[in-house]
Amino acid sequence: MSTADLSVGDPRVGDLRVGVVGAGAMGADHVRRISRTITGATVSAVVEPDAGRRATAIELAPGATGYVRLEDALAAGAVDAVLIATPGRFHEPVLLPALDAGLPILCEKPLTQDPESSWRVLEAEQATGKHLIQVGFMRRFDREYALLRDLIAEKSAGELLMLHAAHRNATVPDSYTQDMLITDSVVHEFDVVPWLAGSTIRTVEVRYGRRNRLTPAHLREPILVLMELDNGVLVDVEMNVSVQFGYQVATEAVFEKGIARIGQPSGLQLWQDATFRIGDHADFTTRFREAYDLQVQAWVDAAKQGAIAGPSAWDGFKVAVACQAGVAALKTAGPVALDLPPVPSFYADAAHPAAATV
Ligand code: ISE
Repeated sequence: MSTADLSVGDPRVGDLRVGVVGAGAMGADHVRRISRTITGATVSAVVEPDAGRRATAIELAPGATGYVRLEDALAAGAVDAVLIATPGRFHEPVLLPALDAGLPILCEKPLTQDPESSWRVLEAEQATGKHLIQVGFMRRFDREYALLRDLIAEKSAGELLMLHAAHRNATVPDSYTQDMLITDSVVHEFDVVPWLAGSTIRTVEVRYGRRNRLTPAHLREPILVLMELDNGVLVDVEMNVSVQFGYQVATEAVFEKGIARIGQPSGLQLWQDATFRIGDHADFTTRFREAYDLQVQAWVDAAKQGAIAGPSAWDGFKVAVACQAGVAALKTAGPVALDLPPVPSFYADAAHPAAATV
């Protein structure tokens, strides 16, 4: 189709008008990214009930209109696509009207907070007949994760045997609960591990060890999360949210005849006073900044073609099932099995999407 066949207002012509829903730290970061870093899109609407946050986000996107509810932005015909960055419990009430309007959606993780609501979202998407939802698991857009995935697939170091992952946050806010170790943090490994290994999670187990005295009083961590994949690969994740010193997400992959590591510190190197120092990250916004940029750019480019370019709603559903097992494993001794229904035919081709190669 040539651009001559497209009418003005068609999202494939000119900038995609994005409505960003939720203007907390992550939403504001995406407003800034769409306005200043990526191409082909503008923020036309900021949907946020808090007036202060709404105004601050609009300052980053001159020309955007503020709304309290997504439905009002939809009724005004103000958006071609929706980026959802609200807390997870508000995702379903935003996803459903956006799907009803037939708009492309980038939904920050998680898709929703439990398999039942994620299933309802899958049904609503299938009713549109289109793949409209991309879930914001940004690690798939990190260059080192993509290299590791290629290495695993090409088997030049032999078959993958194990993955050792470390997921370390400096601190977490008081609002962070014990379940969030799984639903807010390990949720990323639940998406990226099957994507890397080309297999499905069969069981999840949580082990508690010595508690960090610096962790908030209501938390018991660090924890060790053990996964067994359908292909026999074993995965351990050190989930640690009180390391104080900074932010680290690293993985070591063990192959039949080699070892690979990603996520090592790669910042400024400084030799001074008989000491060697290397910069590291304080939080995920800088550690994954490039991945976020690539993710949103890929989504915008794909949305203009009526497609998605990353994790699908089915991927989001599978992660919701894994999180349910993970939360159960926090309170259970031994492995908890995942109970995944068969993939609906609508998503069958997207079960292990090759999309999101960067
Ligand atoms: C946070 O919400 C994120 O998504 C980060 O990527 C993760 O590392 C952190 O643990 C979460 O709290």
